[in-house]
Formats: sequence, C-alpha cells, structure tokens
Amino acid sequence: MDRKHYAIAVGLMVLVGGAAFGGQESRKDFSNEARAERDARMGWWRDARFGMFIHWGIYSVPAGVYDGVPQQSVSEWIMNTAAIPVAEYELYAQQFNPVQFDADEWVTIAKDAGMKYIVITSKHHDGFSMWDSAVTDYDIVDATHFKRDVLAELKKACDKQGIRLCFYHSIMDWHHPDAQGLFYPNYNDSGRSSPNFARYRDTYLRPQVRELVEKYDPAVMWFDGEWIGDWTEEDGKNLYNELRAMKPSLIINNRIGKGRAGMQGMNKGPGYVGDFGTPEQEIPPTGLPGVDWESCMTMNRSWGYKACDNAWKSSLQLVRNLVDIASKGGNFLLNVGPTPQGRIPRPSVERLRDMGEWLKVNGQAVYGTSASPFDPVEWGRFTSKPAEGLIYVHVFDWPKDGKLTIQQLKQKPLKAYLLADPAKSELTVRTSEETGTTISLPEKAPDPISSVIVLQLEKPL
Ligand code: FHN
Repeated sequence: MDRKHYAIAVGLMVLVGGAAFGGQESRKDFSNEARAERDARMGWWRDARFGMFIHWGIYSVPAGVYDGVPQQSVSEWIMNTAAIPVAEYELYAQQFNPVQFDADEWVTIAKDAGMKYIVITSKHHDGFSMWDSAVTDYDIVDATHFKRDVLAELKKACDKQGIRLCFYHSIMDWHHPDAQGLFYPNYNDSGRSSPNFARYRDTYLRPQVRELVEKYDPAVMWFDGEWIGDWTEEDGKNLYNELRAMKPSLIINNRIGKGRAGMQGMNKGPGYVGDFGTPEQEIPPTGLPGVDWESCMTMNRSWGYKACDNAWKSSLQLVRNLVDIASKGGNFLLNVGPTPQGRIPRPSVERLRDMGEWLKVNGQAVYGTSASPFDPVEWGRFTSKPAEGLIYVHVFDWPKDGKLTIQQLKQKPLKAYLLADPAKSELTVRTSEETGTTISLPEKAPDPISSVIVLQLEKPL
C-alpha cells in the first residue's frame, strides 16, 4: 500500500476508532490489571535500572542560538523561547543533514555504558517527526536532504545488540495548526485552547502514535507535553487503553495523563493513568515503596544539543546519582543531545564510558536490585536483593580508620566481601545490638567513586 492510501486508511481507521475514543463505546480498561500481570510486564524495566534518553531533532541545527543570540533556555525549546514563526522554523529541516549518524555506534555507546534501554524523541514539541511517517511530510525522510528513517535504523541496531528501543512523544505540538500552531509566536505553555484540538488528537496525534507502535514495536512510550489545557486525563486514559490494546506488554509513563505533579514527577494522587512516575532533573528524597518511577536528567543543562552548554556533571556525580536512584528503587534515564551532524558529544561519550567501567565491576549491585532496607547514610547508599538475603553497601566515603559501621543492621551477616574482589575474600564482621554491624576494611577503597561491599544474610530480608 502506498503512502497516500496508507494515510487515508490510517485516518479512516482512527476516525472510526475516534467515535469509540471520543464516544461512549467502552474499551478494555488496562489500568485495572492484576498485580501479578503488572509485575510481569514491568519486570524487565525494573531490573534494567539504567537507560539512555536521546533528545534529537532539527532544533540541533540552531543548537541554542537564534539570530546570533544564545538562548538561556534548553535548546529544544528554541522555537518557543525565540518565538520563531512556524514557516521560518521549518527551514531548519532543510539544513538538517546528519551524515555522521551511525545507529550501531549510538547503541554500542549505550550498551557499553551499561544502559539497557534507549528512549529517543520521535517527535518533540516542535512537531518534527524523526521517522518516515505516512501521516505527514513534516518528517525526516520527506522534509530533509538526509532522507533516512533514523528510528528504523535504531530499531535494527537495538534488536541486534539486545537493547530495548522506546520513544518519547510530545502531545503538545507547536507546528500542527489544530494543536498550538495558530498561536505562534504568542504561544504560552499554559496552552490556550485550540478550537480544533480534537481533530489534531484523532487524525494526527493518535495515528502517528499508532504508527510508531505498529512499525517499530517500542518497549516504552514516554509521553510529554501533557500539561496543555487542551489535553485531559480522559484523553490520556483513552490513549493508554488504545495503545495497550495494540501491544498489551507496552509500558507507558504517567505523562500520558494529567497525574504528574510538576517536575517532582509523581502523581498528584491515586487513579491517574500511567505506569511510572517521572521526576525530572531531580531524585526523590526517599524511596517510594510500591511505586515505579524513573528520574530523567541531563548531563549538562540542555536536553537538546546546545553548543555553548559545557556545564557537564562529573562521572563521579553521575555514578552516585545512579546508585542513589537505585537505592530508592528507581530507574535513571540519562540524556544525550546529539549534534546536527549525528554525533553524540564527546563529553557525553567520555562520561558514559566511565559509568560503563564502573558498572562492569559493580553492576550486580544495581541491576535487578530493590530499594535499601535502611535509611540513607552520609557515607553511601544501600541496595538489596531481598529474596536472596543480599545487601549491597555502596561506600562513597571510605573510612580512614578501616571500620565501617551500619547501625541499622542488627543481624550478623553470614559473609561480607568486596564485590570488586574476584576471590570474595571474607571481611571481618562484628555485630552487636548496641552498635549494629561493623566491617573491617582494607586501607584502600577498590573504587574512588563508589566501592561495594556484599553482605550475605542468613535469611531473606
Ligand atoms: O519541555 C520538555 C523538555 O524539553 C524535555 O523534553 C523534558 C525532558 O523530560 N520534558 C519537558 C520539560 O518537563
């Protein structure tokens, strides 16, 4: 079927579906799934703990500078922050020609970093589609000289390397005239109502998302831009059920609905749609038992490529963020913003390499772990594998006197050893009701960033 007829078919399918979507016809409510089913569906995601976020689009061309003026905001917002009219912004598509893009290279960088999944922007708020969409020609194949479907190439590379491909998709759309385009350049993100938003929702947004699920079989759909006034919790619930009906194992974040309470990312209360909370640029102060969540963060300050942004977090900070997040039972989605030439910036690659080196030795204390059984301590964090009676002690600040005391551990471990020690030589351990458990350590820490001590308890936690 050629593109034109496919688009008509998709449109008709959704218009028919639209009656169901917008009408009263009931669709299976997947948000009522049994706990065991949910645990099975979320299992790989919870075990993964660490993923790569990729913000890539035609906003990488200006790279945070408009009319010679560096923008203060994140670079992927330049259409909004510089109030660039739609027709002018579209010209960036003609300049976007990332001939150095190599999907295998990107996936290898993620895999070597110890990342288990990739979430890439299929469409950000600017409305530009990074795949060969039958629903629009405002996409990477039809509107650029590059003419390659980067999502298809990434899907192939991910399948080859055993990495799960996922998509970030923006509900808000500054390009589509029925969404917010009418208000440019006076758009504000509180989202004045667009009179024909339902038409955008039913003949553009939903067909594109269905197309992504059908063509690329993503493991997660990561929605964003849900805060606009035109989008409702009911829209989110309908879209969630529509997509889960297509792919029951699909995982979808809480930004598909209206539950998210700002940048802290968790839901305002029970009953909102979505499978996990999405703290942004922050880590919750404590674990949240029974709640799935993922902190997304940049390595510098911008999600999209911003040439002048060199405020890079250190590898030490990034590893400790991963440990802190895992100790609270969350996932870490760490962002890269590729250049308009199609390369992941060198500072990002260097930090990811360092994280991969650390995880090669200590990954067992992150992947498949659960939250700490103890409150955080100044000198480090804890992760655990309760069913195996394992506690992983992540030591950031190695004790100068060689004695590490865990006051909260009153049960004497059967065994304690350094995860970095291939011989698993036993460490001396003393436990008392008064002081808890004290472990005698060698003078030198195995790792300057974070060293892991394994505690094998007699019985499951
Ligand atoms: O507006 C977006 C922003 O550009 C970026 O995509 C982040 C990453 O999650 N989400 C929104 C801001 O909350």
